[in-house]
Amino acid sequence: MKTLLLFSMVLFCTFSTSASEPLLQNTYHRKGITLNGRWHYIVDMYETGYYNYRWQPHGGSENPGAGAFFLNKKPADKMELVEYDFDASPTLRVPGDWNSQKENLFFYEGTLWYKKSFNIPGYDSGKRYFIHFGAVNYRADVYVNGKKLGMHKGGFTPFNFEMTNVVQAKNNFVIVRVDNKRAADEVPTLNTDWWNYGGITRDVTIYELSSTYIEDYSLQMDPQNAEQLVGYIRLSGMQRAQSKVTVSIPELSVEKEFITNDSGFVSFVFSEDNIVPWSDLNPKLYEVIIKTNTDKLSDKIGFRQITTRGADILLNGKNIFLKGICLHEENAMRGGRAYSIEDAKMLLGWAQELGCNFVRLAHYPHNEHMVRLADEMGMLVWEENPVYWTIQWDNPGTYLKAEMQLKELISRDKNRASVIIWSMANETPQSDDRFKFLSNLVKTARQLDSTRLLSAALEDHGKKDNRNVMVVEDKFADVVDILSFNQYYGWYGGDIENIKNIRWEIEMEKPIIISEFGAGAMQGYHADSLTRWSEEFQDLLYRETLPILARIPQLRGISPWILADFRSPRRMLIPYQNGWNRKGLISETGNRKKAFYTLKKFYKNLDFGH
Ligand code: GCB
Repeated sequence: MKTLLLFSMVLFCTFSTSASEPLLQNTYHRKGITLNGRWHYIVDMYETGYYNYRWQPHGGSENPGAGAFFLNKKPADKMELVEYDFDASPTLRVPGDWNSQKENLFFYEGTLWYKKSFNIPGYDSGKRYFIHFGAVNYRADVYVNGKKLGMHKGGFTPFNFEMTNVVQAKNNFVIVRVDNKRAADEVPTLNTDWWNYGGITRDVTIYELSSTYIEDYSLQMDPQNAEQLVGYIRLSGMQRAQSKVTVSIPELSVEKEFITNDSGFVSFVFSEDNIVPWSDLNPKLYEVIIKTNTDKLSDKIGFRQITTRGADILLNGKNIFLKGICLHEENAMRGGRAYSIEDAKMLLGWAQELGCNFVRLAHYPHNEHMVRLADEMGMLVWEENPVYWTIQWDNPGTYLKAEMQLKELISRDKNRASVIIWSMANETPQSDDRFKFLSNLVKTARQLDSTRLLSAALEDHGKKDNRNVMVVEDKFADVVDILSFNQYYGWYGGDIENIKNIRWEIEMEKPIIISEFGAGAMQGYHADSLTRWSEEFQDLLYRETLPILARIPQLRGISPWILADFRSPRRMLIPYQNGWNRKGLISETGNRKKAFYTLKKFYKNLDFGH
């Protein structure tokens, strides 16, 4: 009963804090019309398509005037002046960042307009139509048939707009103004150690839904009772009140009926004692079908519990050690952002080859293919909000941007069994404002999802009176479930030959994850192991670091930095970096470095009674 009450409170909070356009759920299992493909684009460094020469929006929003690119205007006759033409402009592939597609856009940060025409086969005026973006980096202003649908900020989370009232069967066009300029008050902020890939970086899809549809749902194993499933369903539309919804799990012969309340919402708990729990060793997924009078969807959901007890992380009540690796959402071999299921297979396949059961998806939400594939593969996942380094902690607007991205991430992935940790931030400098900022994020995350663990990548440092003793002095560690920290002894400060003499002094009885360590190496560059940038140096750092980490009593996981080399504007040293952060265990050409095999062996031999 207590659980039920708690869960209903959680659900109420979810309901009351959601964004104005709730995220469509389970988009990869709904039938959609893809808008992927070639889109025309116009580079607009000076925002000419939006502002006139007095830097006023063209004609105001009521009467936008010919200069506004989102109108997709064509000259009415040979006299009329229209100074843009999407259809005569070149094209970019969507999904895909612009930087890796056109040489002259490689370093571009600014505004670029995209346009695509579309029809809606089988258009039905009784249905509702939505346009869904997997992600656009960073700001997207979306217009359909010349009407603004809305604006979204945040480069790594999905969003959608309803366009029922502006679309027709044929001859529609969508125009998106994308702006990836960095700004101090945004999330992430000005300074990151990764490439600021701009553009419509993930899938774009149109969904046709019935006038009352299943807007949101959650189904999870009760964190306190493995023989109980808890969940909720929320409908959107005129017929949402007092409506019958059916949840079935055919493999378990489950078929339950519920009636929504006047707001179209119902939460429930039911017993089921035959559930095979999802785990890394047996990633069991069940087909779950949710049906109403007007809508039906099916998802594949795994049920598991993830908790901590003292320093242990328990997966379905059993101790687990997280053999991890960090990764960026990048397909270095093709160049640019990763976005497809094929990219996900390559990246998670590499992690699996390394012997990992855990990936840290750094430093922002990766695309949904990654977590869905992780669900199937039995790869445990750490997902991260892009609160990185030096966010404006005292700016309430910045906080809302961070919170919104966290909410969108949780909304998208709450039904993914593989996701066990939400990470609030990475390497953030300590202050009272930062503590408040991050603690508020934690509150939000716990309200939205009480079934997962929370963490953040913190920092360690050497003790003043004994540099060989490392400590983590950060009161935010009290707030999270797992104490995670990045440590770079032997690369940034600290002598690689002294690694063997260092140790950590941490009293806290919480699980510890070393969320990063690593060293840069240019694949194919061989020298003695004390020569920086050589594969041997990186390998030595792994050989020295792994055994001393293993001595930390509360250590329950590591995720070294990083699976593959990735592009970073901060890494320009010639000939070693050349625009790449070289801490990858795999090069941008797909070749494994020596340390790859060292870590692989460490994981193979790791005996953690699992
Ligand atoms: C870190 C950051 C990561 C960087 C890495 C490095 O601590 O979390 O984003 O890329 O160090 O290579 O310096």
